[in-house]
Amino acid sequence: MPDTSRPIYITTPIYYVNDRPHIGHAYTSIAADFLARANRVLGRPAYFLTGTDEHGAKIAEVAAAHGVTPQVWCDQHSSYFREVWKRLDIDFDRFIRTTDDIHVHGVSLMLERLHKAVGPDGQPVIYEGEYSGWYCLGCEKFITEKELVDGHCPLHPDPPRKITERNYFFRLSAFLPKVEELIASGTIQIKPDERRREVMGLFKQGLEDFSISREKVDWGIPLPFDPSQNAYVWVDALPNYITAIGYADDPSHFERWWTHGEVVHLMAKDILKFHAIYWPAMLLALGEALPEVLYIHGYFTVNGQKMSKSLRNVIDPNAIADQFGPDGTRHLLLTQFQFGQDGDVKAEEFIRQYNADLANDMGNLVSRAVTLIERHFEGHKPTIGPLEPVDEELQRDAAQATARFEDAVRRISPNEAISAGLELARAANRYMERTAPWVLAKSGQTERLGTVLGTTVEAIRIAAVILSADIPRKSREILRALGFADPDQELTSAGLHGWGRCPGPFHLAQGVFPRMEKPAAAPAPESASVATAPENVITIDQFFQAQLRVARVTAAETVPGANRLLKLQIEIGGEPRQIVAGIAEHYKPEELIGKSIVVVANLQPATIRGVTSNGMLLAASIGKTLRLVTPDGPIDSGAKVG
Ligand code: ME8
Repeated sequence: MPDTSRPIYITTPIYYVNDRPHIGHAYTSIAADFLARANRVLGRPAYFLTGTDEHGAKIAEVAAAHGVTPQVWCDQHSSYFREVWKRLDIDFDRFIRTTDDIHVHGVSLMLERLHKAVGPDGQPVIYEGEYSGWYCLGCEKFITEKELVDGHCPLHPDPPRKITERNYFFRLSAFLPKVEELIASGTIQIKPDERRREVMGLFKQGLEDFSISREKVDWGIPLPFDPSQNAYVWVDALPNYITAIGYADDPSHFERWWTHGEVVHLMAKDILKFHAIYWPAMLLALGEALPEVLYIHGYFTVNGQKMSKSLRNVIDPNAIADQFGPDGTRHLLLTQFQFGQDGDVKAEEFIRQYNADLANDMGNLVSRAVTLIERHFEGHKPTIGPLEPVDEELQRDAAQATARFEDAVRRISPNEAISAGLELARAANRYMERTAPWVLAKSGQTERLGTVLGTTVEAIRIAAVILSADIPRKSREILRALGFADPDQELTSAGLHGWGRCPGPFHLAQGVFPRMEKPAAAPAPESASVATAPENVITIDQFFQAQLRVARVTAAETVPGANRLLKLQIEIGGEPRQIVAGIAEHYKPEELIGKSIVVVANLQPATIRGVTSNGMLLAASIGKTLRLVTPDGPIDSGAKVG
């Protein structure tokens, strides 16, 4: 078992400020925030760094094209990143900008040290030379002849430029055998394994020394040993991971997180080579510790295409947050694909998934349990009495969910960690169906009711602690509904493992995750137009979103002042409900009592003529005739229809 007292240092790439943040950037940042929060729940000290990459020709050109100085451009665009991270509750410990004084100072110091360093071959690490090649501004790198496709960079539309310059070079060749060995032996872990194999393949193809400076790019950090040249943007960017934590100004902070911590760099495959080869080689030359894990998460496409401005399919995380809120956005992005696997974003699936995971599995569970405690125990903590096997089973489910969560966090698998929490919520829902506390309440079995509700809220509490890294705001809201005045104090290993901890009083002012009914909001400017299915055609999954159940009518009466409406009391597998139906012209109230009908059980409650309706019955109509849909033969109420 890894040592949970050992600090973990989690980083995202620093993002280019040539444009605004999109959901690809948001994905990495949410994942890093998730890992920092989840590790803290396990009791592990975590430090989370993100930031913006602001120097280089690409930024200088976009600023010039907009008639502003690079600094003005960077200030503005860096703030777009900070603002959306704040909105999504991305709680970084530090936001580094490569234009920060401390970074500029740290890079100068690093360059000076590299300039003095001698490699394992006894040669100086830095040497002067001339370079001529095809430079892609989009990638901010030289493209080899082999990489060119019809004379173009495979990733960017603008043609590469021929550049011939006198530069300083980093003697990568001297470090390659060591870097290869470190990766092969797993000292530097590259995950998933497919990406490690990709890097191992790069060593076989052969890698050249790289230039560390640019002669003609003004917007950058001057080389301390030759100020006529500026540092190459990647040589400026990679050391952000050390300058941000005290490389140049706070040795003890630096040692705590870099030298002694477990360093985990998150990114997508686009920048793997820089992180897996150049960066470890630079660190070896400097004699510094190496990162332990490079986790290469999946790359998003939208409707099968790379997100790009020209295709107008760039999805702004703000547009998702407008509709689903910060927690919904985090959850939907984090659970899009298995961490580490590429995939196509299915924005048209967002509403369905939000409703299934958050509104139904978690939201309904919380409101059912808390409402029953408010109603039958005046919101006080119910006493858990003698346990029955069904109660013990839920307690075991909770312990298993905790173990799965801990294991998934250690393996850097956010999806699995989240499904552990959601599965516990589903188990608690099943438990409520099986134990039917509403029936216990009706029949006055108060002691058993206390045990059932007390057990349910414990499972909810643990699910909320597990999901707190995914839905931090809503998890806290749920814990407050269970009586925790300071929910943060429950987000600990004790909270995760304990039982019987909900203090009460229990109170829920409003639903935690209101269901989403409307179609996806119109895409924000620049965001994707989302493909939808043809009208009137639904998928089987969409059909099963409606929970159709057999119900028994226990009472019926007219609604005063509404000729067409009847108010029905029904019972679905022991759960009492009230619904309002527009069938008064077709049925007399007394005809309905005792009838089995079919209802949509998971419809959002509505108020019709001042009467609450919690479900909808099904009826068939031909012309003006309307007949109820009923099961063919006797069947217990509560039976599923589908
Ligand atoms: O490369 N899917 O910055 P960048 C998933 N400044 N993740 C994506 C993505 C997508 N479609 N698009 C971007 C740079 N990302 C350099 C990094 S680090 C020392 C310097 C995420 O703005 C993913 O993390 O192009 C990817 O690696 C990163 O943004 C690239 O951001």
